[in-house]
Parts: sequence; C-alpha cells; structure tokens
Amino acid sequence: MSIRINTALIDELNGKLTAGLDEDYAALGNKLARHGMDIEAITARAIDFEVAVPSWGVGTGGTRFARFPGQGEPRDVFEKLDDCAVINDLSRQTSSISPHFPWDAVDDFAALVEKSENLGLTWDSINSNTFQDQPGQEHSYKYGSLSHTDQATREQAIAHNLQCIEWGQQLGSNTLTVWVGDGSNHPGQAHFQRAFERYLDSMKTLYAALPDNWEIHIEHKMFEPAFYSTVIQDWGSNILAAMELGERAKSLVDLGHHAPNCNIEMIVSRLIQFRKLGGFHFNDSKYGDDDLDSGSIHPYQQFLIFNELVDAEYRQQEGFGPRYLLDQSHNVTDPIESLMNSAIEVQRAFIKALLIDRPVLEGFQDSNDAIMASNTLKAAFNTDVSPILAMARLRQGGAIDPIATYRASDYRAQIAKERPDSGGSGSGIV
Ligand SMILES: [Mn+2]
Repeated sequence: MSIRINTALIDELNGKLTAGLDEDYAALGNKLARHGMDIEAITARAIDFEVAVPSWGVGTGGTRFARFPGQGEPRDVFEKLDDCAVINDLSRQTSSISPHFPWDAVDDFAALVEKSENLGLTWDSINSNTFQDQPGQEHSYKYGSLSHTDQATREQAIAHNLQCIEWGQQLGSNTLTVWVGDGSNHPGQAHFQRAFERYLDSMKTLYAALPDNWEIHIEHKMFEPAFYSTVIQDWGSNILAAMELGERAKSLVDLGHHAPNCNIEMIVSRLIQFRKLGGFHFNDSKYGDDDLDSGSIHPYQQFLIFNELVDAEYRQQEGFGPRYLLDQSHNVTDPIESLMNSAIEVQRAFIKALLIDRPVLEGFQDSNDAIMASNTLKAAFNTDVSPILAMARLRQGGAIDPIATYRASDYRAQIAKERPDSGGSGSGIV
C-alpha cells in the first residue's frame, strides 16, 4: 500500500510560513529589480527545473566496512517508487527516477509503469551493472566486463546492456548510462591500450544496437573498485570513447569521480564545446568518491559548474541539453531527507547561476579585470535565493519547508510498519 504525504498537512504547514515567505520574496524581488532582473521570470525557471532521483538512493548506503540499515527501507523497486513520490510531492522537482538493473528488474514492467504513472513519476536514464556478479551468472566480472580479456565474458556484459535497453524501452526511457568497474590493481596487470581497445569494441556493438532515439552516456571514475588504473579513468578517456562511438555517445560527469581539487567546471566547459556533455551525477565529496549530499562540501564548485551550464544556454550552444541526476549514498541520514535537500541545493546552484550578469562578466573578461570578473560571480553566489526556491515549491503544491513537513508527516515510522527489515535493499555505493 502506498502512503502519500497528506496534502492537508502540507497546506497547514505552508499556511504558517506563507506570510514570512511573501515578505522575503518581495524583498528579494525588489533587490533583483534594482539590477534589472524580474523575479517572476527566475521563479518560472525554478519551477521548470528538474533533477532525477536514483532508485538506489532511497535505500541506506554503506561503505566498504559496513552498512547500517535504516528504518523502513524499501525492499523492492515498487517501494522505492513510493519513497521517490514523497520526495517529489514535497520538493516538486524530482519527477523522474533513474533505475539500476538488474537491481530494479521486475517480471511485470507494465505494472511498474502503471505504478509510476499513478504517482506522477517518469523514468530517466537506465543504469547497467557489470561491476558485480549476479547469482547463476556464467562468467565472472572479477577481472572486468566490457574490457575483459575473455571474449565470452565481454559478450555476456554486452548482452546485459542490451537487456537493460529493452527494459528501459518498456519504461519509456531513452538513455543508457554505462559505468564499468574494469581496471587493474597492480602496475603491469592490464595492458592499457589493449584493455581500452576491447572496451571500445564492446561499446561499438552496443552503440550499433542503440534504438534511434536513444543516447548512451559513458561515466568515468578515477578509482574504485580498481585502485591502480581504470579503463575509463577520466574525462579524457571518456570523451575519446564518446568521439570514437558517434554522435549519440556522450560523457557523464559524476562530481565525485575526479581527483581532489580537479577543475570540474572546466571539464564541463570542454564537454559542452565538443557537444559531448551527456549529463551529471550530482553529489559532493571531500576526499574521493564520497557520494556526500550535493552542495554539502563545495557549494561554490557546484555554482561554478552551473555557471558553465547557464552560459551554454545563454550562448545557445548547439547540441546542449544535459540530463541532471543525483547519485549519492546516504549512510547516516534518512535518504528521503538527503535527496530533498540535495535536489534543492542543485536547483539553488542553477538559480544563482541565472543571476550572473553575463554581458558585464564578458566585459570584465575582455578587459582582463580579474577582480571584477570574480566579484561578478560572487555577487550572484552570495545572493540568498531561498525565497525563490520556496515560492517555486509552494506554487506547485509542494512544501515551503520540505524536511519539517516530512518529519511532521511521520512517514518513516508509518512506512516502517509495512516494511519489516529485509536485511538488504540492493542499494549501496555506485
Ligand atoms: Mn555515478
């Protein structure tokens, strides 16, 4: 049985906050108007902004050391959808779900589509999984999948990806995201070029089988589970593979999959320039692939990434239209709260980037005025756009304060009664 957040509760709590919000919204509107900006136009963009939720994100994650299960975790994809609906009902910007196969595979995809439609949800990019062995699987991925030295293992990995596309078509998706754990742990273990050639051969087979309206997104990752080298280690290997495959192969940027202090916004710019930016996995990190909540560590970096994205939109860059998805692991928080918070933080970065005065910035760039160029970005970043985000939620029937409303609903305790601990939910680090 689905439990939804009672709309009367949302209205009641919103009612207590509306007067204050109206005041803050009017003050911000006046401030923006002084700089020639129309707050209503910006709020309209906030209303349109969407970021997809990963199906695996609604379960409690874990580390290489342990996983501490949360209360009332979803036990299958149908229950994951219920949690995703709560996130969207309150935040109103996460109406699509990114599934992971075979974790989310079901016998009856029509039933899954029917349930998602009833909840007002759609399906975004699908993710394949050749980084772990499934029960009964003939060939092991211990030493790789799409780049494995053994042809039969590579063919098995290709077949799984083709199966994922077929499942994705039943869900109405049009993008396959491929991340492989292939790599090596010891210098000399793998021949870099031959492994990359085998990967490209496998990907060419997949690309040839891609339905006409589909794209394939390649996700790179610097390390883990392979700790010396990975086949698609960085954006360089990624864009090379995407260029080798063709127009409908693009690169996906997971913020946590780079070296610390890497200039991710410049990578984003390069991918945009060569029409290879497929999308994002938003999260945040302090040390590596930490999968922390978006905007929790480096909010300025996230803003600078959106500066590039809004700039591409402003310049009407051809072929620009990346997909926005979250990819996080929630170890110590309620995943529903983390995902609502993160979706709002990603939206916040987008809205702040909209405030950048681009002609003025371009002038400072052309006259080599470094201080004023930097200050132009900071002026946008330092503007508190919370009233715009809250107003966007309110006008769509969401919550002015999503976390307070979620807590008042007692959803977690209620749903836990229907979901006895199963000991596992197919969630974890990705
Ligand atoms: Mn990812």
